[in-house]
Amino acid sequence: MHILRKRGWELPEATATPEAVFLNRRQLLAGFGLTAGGVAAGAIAAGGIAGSALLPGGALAAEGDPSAGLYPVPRNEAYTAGRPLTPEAITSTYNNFYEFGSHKQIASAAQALKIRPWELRIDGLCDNPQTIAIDDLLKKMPLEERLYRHRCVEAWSMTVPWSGFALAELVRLAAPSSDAKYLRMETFLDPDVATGQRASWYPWPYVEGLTLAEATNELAFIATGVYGKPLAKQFGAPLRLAVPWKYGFKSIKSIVRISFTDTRPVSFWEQIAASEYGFWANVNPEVPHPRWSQASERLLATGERIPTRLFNGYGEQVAGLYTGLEGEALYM
Ligand SMILES: Nc1nc2c(c(=O)[nH]1)N[C@H]1C(S)=C(S)[C@@H](COP(=O)(O)O)O[C@H]1N2
Ligand SMILES: [Mo]
Repeated sequence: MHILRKRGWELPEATATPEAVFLNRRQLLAGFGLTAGGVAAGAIAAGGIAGSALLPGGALAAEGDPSAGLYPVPRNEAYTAGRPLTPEAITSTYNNFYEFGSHKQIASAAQALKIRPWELRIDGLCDNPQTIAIDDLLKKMPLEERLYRHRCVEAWSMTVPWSGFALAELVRLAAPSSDAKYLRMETFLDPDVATGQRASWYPWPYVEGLTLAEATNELAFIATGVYGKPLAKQFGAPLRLAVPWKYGFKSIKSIVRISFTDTRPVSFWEQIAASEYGFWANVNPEVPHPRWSQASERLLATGERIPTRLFNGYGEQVAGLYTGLEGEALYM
């Protein structure tokens, strides 16, 4: 079969949630006299409310994820990716999530993850330490959609419409104290559910870290949804980091704890191989991985190889974070 493919810049970013869908849904909700929180948006977006169940309170329940009614969220047009979105069928079946196996086909194993109840613990050097249930957090945060490029250290890349909120909003909620310099983030630990965590040679739980300056950069994003729906489990539901100027392993999944600290956290991959995966892990085509080149990357959707860009093309937003740090291993 011959498929005619347009070049990336000729294609509209059409498969993400357009603003119009969001607005139409708002009007629809107003017509029903319902609020956004109580309605199954997925069902409405799919063309009607017939498929959703009426709860005792009269609200419509989404099948599965109780946060489904929050999506889709309005797109922030400041974050467009400049290349076509990768189809959901591809990104949701090719994942790195070592908790469920050290290969890419973990999607069905990841469905064992229980995402309710789910609590996020915020602690360490901050004025408002707290443990907050995911649905309470979602109500507090200004949700928006952003189209981000994602570059894995293994030299493949994708383009995804994340929904979620700026990590800076969560930092604000925590109110870090003046001695806080880093955020340390941690994934759940449950070897009963996550069979990969029974592999004792890995330093579970998965840990990642950012400087406070990186975490409050406008690009640092907490994804709670993707493709106009709550995050599917294999993407790292219900809370996952997206720091698109860094290699993908920095974007930690299924976060249960964020600690403010004055000590640089040692990440999961750094513990395993510090000579290959460092703390900074900023994308740079000119700094090869010890075992392969980082000069180009393979687009998951088409297999096309494209040149990799410094900071994955986000230098305008983030290059300033690294002035004065030239002595650090910024690109591994
Ligand atoms: N907890 C956890 N987070 C993780 C990983 C993981 O194995 N465990 N893999 C990382 C890597 S290497 C990448 S490339 C991305 C992959 O995200 P995706 O599966 O949504 O594409 O998740 C990152 N976050
Ligand atoms: Mo990755």
